[in-house]
Amino acid sequence: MLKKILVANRGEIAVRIIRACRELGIASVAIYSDVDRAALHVLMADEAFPIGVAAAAESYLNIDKILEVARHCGADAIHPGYGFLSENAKFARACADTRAIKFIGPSAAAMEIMGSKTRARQEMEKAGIPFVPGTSRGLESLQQAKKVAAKIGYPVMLKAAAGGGGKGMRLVREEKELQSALEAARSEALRAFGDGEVYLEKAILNPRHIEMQVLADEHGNVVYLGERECSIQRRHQKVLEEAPSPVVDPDMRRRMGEVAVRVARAAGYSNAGTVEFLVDHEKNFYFLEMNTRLQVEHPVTELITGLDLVDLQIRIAAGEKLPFRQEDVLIRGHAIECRIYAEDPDNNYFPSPGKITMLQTPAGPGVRLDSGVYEGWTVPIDYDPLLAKLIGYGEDRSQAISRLRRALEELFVAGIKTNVGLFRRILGDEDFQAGKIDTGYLERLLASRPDAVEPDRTQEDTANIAAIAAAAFAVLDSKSKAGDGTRTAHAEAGSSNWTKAARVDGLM
Ligand code: MV4
Repeated sequence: MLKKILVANRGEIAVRIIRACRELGIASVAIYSDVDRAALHVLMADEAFPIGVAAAAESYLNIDKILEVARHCGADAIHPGYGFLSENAKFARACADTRAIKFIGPSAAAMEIMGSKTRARQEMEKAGIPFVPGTSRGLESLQQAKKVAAKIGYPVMLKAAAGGGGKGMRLVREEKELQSALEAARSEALRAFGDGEVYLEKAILNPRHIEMQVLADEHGNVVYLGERECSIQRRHQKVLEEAPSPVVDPDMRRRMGEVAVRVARAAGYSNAGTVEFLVDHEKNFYFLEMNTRLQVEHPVTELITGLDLVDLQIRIAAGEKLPFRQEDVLIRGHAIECRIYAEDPDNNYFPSPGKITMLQTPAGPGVRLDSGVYEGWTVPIDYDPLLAKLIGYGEDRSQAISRLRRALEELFVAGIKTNVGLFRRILGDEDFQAGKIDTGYLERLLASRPDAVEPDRTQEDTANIAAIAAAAFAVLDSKSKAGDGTRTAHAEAGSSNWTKAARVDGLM
């Protein structure tokens, strides 16, 4: 088994990986930038090393520095989490080249295949995988683009080969738009990725985005673990994910799962991966791309399968065989994840970092919170503002929704703005409750009643409970310690809290 894992990430995912290490009896090593020296992942790891200034290019993306720390502390593996270096084939290769440090993820070769959308489409074409109709090579001229577009039929989508996440993507509704769209897509791709290769696909209007989790060991065993419905997103940022998808029945799940396994095999894939599909209104599904990392939304799959994906990633990297077969994978219940961001809903959901002055976290039946923050922590502006993921689980979708709505009422964050109100709105929405969602859902919801905000009374109640609890604690604390009623640091949190708390003085 591995002995010491360096976690090349920060925030909630670093904490998640450290937890898995602890359960496996593996030592964990955190790395941190200047602004993260008191971050939760640093406090939780067995060891922690500074790696540079806040700018990610100098710290969490600094391959040489990270490998130097790994060698220095004697780590025998690196877990990259998601984002940062997680899909960087050069990093995976640099780890492999050390012969002493195992990259917890697929081979560099598999990452390279999926890193180029045209290369991936060529490989999938060879393997007979159903993908969105279009070209599998870069476009050479406007002339050629016109010919292909006419053949597949408008509307078409221009995409960057090096892309992903919507960059360099252009919807083209008719031939006369093609020239300017091609030029725009090319220059955007060149600027964003240093590679202007662009290809064409048939456009699928208002598709669902459904992805299939796969797991492959290094002995040729590959299984699928069910799908996640990820259609609720905004500007290519996922906001809420659930498993299973409300539109996927057992037969469709098996067909999608078997395609996903073939995709993984065709790429020589090992470890955890996700095969993304676009699903049209007739429930036809098409391979879109494969993400060669553990994903943010992995907990919903963990909850409906009862598996620990990070534990399995580590075991696979250590050379173990998958401990179960496809027929052993059973899906039970329903899970929904809310990505809690430090964002300002009144300023177009712009990042809103700062100090968390008060934090009340939910718990209870069917509630999981994967958090990277604590009360008193200052969220830096330098990275993705994801604070935590709140996941609700139930026997069915309706129970998962009820529990999540209850948990959102228990959650109280003060000091910074968050997108929590958005989840109250989504979870209370009729269409969401009916499972009527596609990739256009959230924009439509936000446009429908732009200033209609869910009543915040529950949040106000939670604030009162938080203030009362803090006040009660402060009083009890001062009585036991000082005996003279001297107010402690807790009591100084805010005099308005004391005003609110005055009515429960009878309790003490
Ligand atoms: C598409 C599409 C429609 N037709 N491709 C957006 C991100 C990139 N990874 C793929 N994307 C899309 N590709 C064809 N041929 C619509 C999207 C799309 C989308 C996909 C997944 C999740 C959200 C999305 C939001 C808008 C557009």
